[in-house]
Amino acid sequence: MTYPEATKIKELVDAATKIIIIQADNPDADSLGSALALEHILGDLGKEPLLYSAVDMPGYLRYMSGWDRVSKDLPPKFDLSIIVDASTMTLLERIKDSAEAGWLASKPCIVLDHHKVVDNPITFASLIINDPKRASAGELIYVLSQELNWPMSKSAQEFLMNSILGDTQGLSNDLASATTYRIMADMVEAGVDRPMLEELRRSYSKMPPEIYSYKATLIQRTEFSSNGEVASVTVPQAEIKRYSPLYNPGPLIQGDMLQTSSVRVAIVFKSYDDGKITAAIRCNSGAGIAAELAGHFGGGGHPYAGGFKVTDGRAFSEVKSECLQRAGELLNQVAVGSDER
Ligand SMILES: [Mn+2]
Repeated sequence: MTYPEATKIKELVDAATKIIIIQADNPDADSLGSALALEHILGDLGKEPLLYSAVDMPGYLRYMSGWDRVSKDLPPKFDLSIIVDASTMTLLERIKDSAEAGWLASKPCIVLDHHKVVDNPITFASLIINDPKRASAGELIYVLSQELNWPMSKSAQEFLMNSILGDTQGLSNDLASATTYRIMADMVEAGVDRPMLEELRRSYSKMPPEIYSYKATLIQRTEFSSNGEVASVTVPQAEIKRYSPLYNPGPLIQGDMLQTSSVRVAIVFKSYDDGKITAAIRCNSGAGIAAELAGHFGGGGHPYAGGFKVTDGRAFSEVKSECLQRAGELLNQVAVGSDER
């Protein structure tokens, strides 16, 4: 058995009726795909699954039908919670402050994740599977469901494929293992139409003309440091307010940053009026410093994609220059041949 925890998971799920599936405060294709797949699987098992995330599902994820069933309110009562694609309280801040937080902690809680570095773990979890060998939380759920003989409808498998494609950037980064390809092959054999999923995803990633112009602004404002190896841009509050509801500035520009010769790391900072600072970090192959760089500021992620949030009142300029400097140092370590993973 790959996961000895599976027996306990089966017991917890068997004993529950209302099951809340929780995504952290940074939903992505993996977390939403995992949540929707679990919704189908648990529904087919005769359970009453409910979906929760404290933040709105970003527009680019709305190609997954059922995204609008994700509620921003925790139901007052449930028997079991399953947290997908996160195992740190840092990403569940809004829950922590909610009235239902006590209820959550008093009921069994299963965590299904694949992030290696965990600061601030979820202390009330009854059971945690955190397997960094998995390309995505969706891959973990696929393996777990097979082990438990849970029903995996074609819809469930479509969502799990979206999960895998999201975190592996279309099977292009090294999160995709041989097992990932085998699972993808099994899904295709089960009838999942990958080209159709890609088409759907692309149609939702299209940008409005206003964003097309804004992209030019961000490109012009991009700064290069560490001999051109680090590209960064800052999005101030006014632009967050104006453009973020239309399109997330990170995905808007980071792909192009990483397609610039000499660039190995792309960072998009957001600076809020209340002093909050966030950073989204993406890296090119062979420069996987994202998790470590984010970790320096109390954040986390994968080698090629990470992020952090600073709310301790430090000045933006200070955080930014420390981040750029640290990025340069970490890249030097990668350059001298150390294994960044
Ligand atoms: Mn993930």
